[in-house]
Amino acid sequence: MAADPLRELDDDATSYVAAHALEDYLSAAVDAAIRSKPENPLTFIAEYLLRQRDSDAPAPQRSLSTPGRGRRNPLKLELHAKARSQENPDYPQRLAVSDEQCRWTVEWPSYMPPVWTHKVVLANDRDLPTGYKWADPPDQRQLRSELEERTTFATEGGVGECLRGAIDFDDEGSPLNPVGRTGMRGRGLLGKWGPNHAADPIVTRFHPETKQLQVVVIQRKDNGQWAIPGGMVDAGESVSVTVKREFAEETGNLRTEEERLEFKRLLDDLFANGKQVYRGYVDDPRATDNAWMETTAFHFHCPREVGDKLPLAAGDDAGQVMWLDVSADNETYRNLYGAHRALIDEAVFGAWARGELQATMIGCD
Ligand code: RP5
Repeated sequence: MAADPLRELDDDATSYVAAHALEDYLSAAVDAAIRSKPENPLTFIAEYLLRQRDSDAPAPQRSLSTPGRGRRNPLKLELHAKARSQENPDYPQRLAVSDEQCRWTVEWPSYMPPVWTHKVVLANDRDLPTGYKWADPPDQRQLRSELEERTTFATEGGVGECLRGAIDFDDEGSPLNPVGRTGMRGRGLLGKWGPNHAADPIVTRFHPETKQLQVVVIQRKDNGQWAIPGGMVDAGESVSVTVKREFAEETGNLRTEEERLEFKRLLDDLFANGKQVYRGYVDDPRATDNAWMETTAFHFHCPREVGDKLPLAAGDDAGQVMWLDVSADNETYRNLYGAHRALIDEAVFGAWARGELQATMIGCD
């Protein structure tokens, strides 16, 4: 059987990465940047790597305690910022919560934020005879045992655990946001008390001419922000089904049967080989003290023949769809919705360090 040249390149790249501990160095550099939050993270990372190169210290070691990428998950450790912001245009004023006041472990006896749940959530209560039934009923006390059985991924390494044991509940029986205060109680625009589970497809390619790495983003209809075309996991649905369904709904609103068939064919191939890059809590402007977003993000990198051809047309919750340059110099990229920039950075750093992107970049020529 003839050898697959890309496969050989891939193996070659992987052993090169391993021989030079590149993933370890890159992971350590990204972790350091996340801890220090410099204004220009890429300059910080470049300088960190140069210092490592010039020092005699051994290569940084990844923690073995964490499944997945083998290091503590940076997204989970950060304080949320969007969850304390007024970014969602529908939200009433939150109580201001500073970084220092955010963690529940910090005493704040007079903390009394507004309680607010959007009427669209109340109208879709699963116990009502009308509506779409995607929301919990309003009385959280009656749901206590059910809530305790639900799964949260806001844990070390994104390992699923029951809320009982993993999440605190307040005196009224409401689950407490695992990161900390948000300046608002109730559920806001989120249907579920506690974790609301989503799935995010990070679809990348190298632009055929500029060779710039790009990612598929949609413009959300609810707030006009650009975002990964992800969405909520439907009841009984697996995340791998959600991730493909959401991508198809939001980017595959094509007009002709021929285009739709081509889109489906390319998507079936592309989504057969994704890599889970993150599972856990994500910072979202809809979060409250008692309801928050958790996601499972997958990375799908297009080989050239797919990246060039994938027809895209916005649909469902998306106003527009486009390929966006993955670049800190790009304002839209810097300002992506929720935690989406961090998710894409995580996916791209990992794929690059494993040598998975290089082969398709060479394939651009
Ligand atoms: C974000 O909300 C997740 O990362 C996911 O992309 C999104 C799901 O919410 P909808 O797009 O369904 O509103 O936090």
